[in-house]
Amino acid sequence: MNIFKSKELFNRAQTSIPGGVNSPVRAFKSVGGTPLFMQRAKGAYLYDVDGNKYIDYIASWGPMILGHAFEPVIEAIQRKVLDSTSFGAPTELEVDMAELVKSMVPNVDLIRMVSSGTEACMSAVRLARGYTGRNKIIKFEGCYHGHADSFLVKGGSGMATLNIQTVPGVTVGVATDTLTAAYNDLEAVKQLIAENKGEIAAIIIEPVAGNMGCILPQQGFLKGLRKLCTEEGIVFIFDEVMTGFRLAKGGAQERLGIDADLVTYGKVIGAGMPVGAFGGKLEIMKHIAPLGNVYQAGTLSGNPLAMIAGYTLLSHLKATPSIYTELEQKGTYLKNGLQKVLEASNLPFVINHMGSMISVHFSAEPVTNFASASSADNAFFSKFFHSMLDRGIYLPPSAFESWFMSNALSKDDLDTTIEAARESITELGAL
Ligand code: KE4
Repeated sequence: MNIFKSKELFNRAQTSIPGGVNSPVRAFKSVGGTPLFMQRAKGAYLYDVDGNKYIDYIASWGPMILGHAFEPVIEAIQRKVLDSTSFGAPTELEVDMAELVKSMVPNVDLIRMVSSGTEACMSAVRLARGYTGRNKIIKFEGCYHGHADSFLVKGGSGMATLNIQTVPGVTVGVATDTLTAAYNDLEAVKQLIAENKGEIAAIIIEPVAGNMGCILPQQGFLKGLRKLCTEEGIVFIFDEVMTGFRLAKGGAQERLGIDADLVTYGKVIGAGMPVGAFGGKLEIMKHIAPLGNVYQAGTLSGNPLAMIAGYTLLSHLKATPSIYTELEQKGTYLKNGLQKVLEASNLPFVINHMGSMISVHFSAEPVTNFASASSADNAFFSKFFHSMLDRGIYLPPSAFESWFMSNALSKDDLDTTIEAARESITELGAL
C-alpha cells in the first residue's frame, strides 16, 4: 500500500506538533509504523491522503455512530454556521439540546454542556467533592476518564498504550486522593472504603470499559458498587463518554438497568463536534455555579455549531430505535464471524463484545480487567493490526482500545472484515 504522502506529512508534522499528533493514541506508537493522515470520510469509509480506502472501526473513537458525514448533520451545520460560530450568550438551541438529552437518558434532572469528555468527567468529580465535602475518589485500573490530573493514575487508553502509569506533572497531593481498584473487583472497593471511611467523594467508572479494549462488568459488579455508594453517601459517577447513546438510547444506565448519581457524556453527543456534558440529580447538580458554588465554566460550552450537530444526530437516534437493533445485529454478526475464523486458528483469543463495542484479545484467559488485558499477546495484536490495515481494515492502533462500529457498516463490509481477518492470521502463520 502506498502511504508516501502520510510519511511525508508525519515527518513534517513532527517539526511543529509534539509527536506529530494532537492526541497520543493517533501516533501508532504501540503498533509501530506511520500514522495515516486522513483526507476525508463518508459512511463507513475513510480515505487517506494517498487515496487508500479503509473500512473504519474507530469512528473517530466513537462519535460517528451513523457513519461519517451523515447528511442531516452536515446540512444542519452548513445552515447554522451562517448565523455566526459562537455568541458567548445563551441560545434556544442549548435549551432544546438539554431537553432532548433529558428525554433520552434516565436520572438526569439538570445537564451542563462542556467541550470534551475530559471536561465533563473533571467537572463531575469536582461537583461530587463539592457536594460531599470529601476529597478522595475511586477509579479503576485501565479506565480512562480524560486527561484531568485526578484521572492520570493507572489510566487506560493512550496511557496504557504508551505504558505511562504515573504522569510527571501530576502532584503527589492529587495522586494521593485518587484510589484505584481492579475492574470487576468489588471486594477491593469494599476494602478501600473501609480504609478511607467517610473520605470518598465519588466512584467513577466506565460502566462498560472501552479503554483497555472492551471489558464488560461482571454479574453483580455495578449493582454492588451502586449499593456501596448508597450506603456510604458516595456519588456514583457513570462515565458514559463512550457508552452514552451507543449501547442504547439511554446508554448503559438504560441497557444495564443501573442508576448513576451523575453521568458524563461525550463523543456521540457531539456527532464529531467538540461536546461533552455532565448531568444528574437536582440534589447534586444544584451545587453547580451559578446555582451553587462549585465553579465550572467554558467559553465554547453549548457552542451553536456543536449543539446543532449533536442535536441533529441525537434526534435521529431517538426517532429511529431500529438503529440500535441493527447495531446489535451487526455487532453480533461481526463477533460470530471473527470467532469462527479465530477458532480455526492455533491462537488463544477472547472476543469481548456488547452492542457496537467489540475487541479481540489474543489471550488464553478471559479478559476482565487491566491486568488480563495487559498479559494478552499484544505484540501479536500489533502484527494483526498491520495485516488488517494492509487489507483496508482500519482498527484502533492499540490493543487497549475498543473497536467502534457505525450503522453505516454493511453486511459486505462485515464479510470483508471477517475475510481479512482470516487472511491476516493465515499470513501470520496462525492458520
Ligand atoms: P475527551 O476529552 O478525549 O473528549 O474524552 C475523554 C474520555 C473520557 N471518558 C472516556 C470513557 C473516554 O473514552 C474518553 C476518551 N477516549 C479516548 C479513546 N479511548 C479518546 C481518544 C484520544 O485520546 O484521542
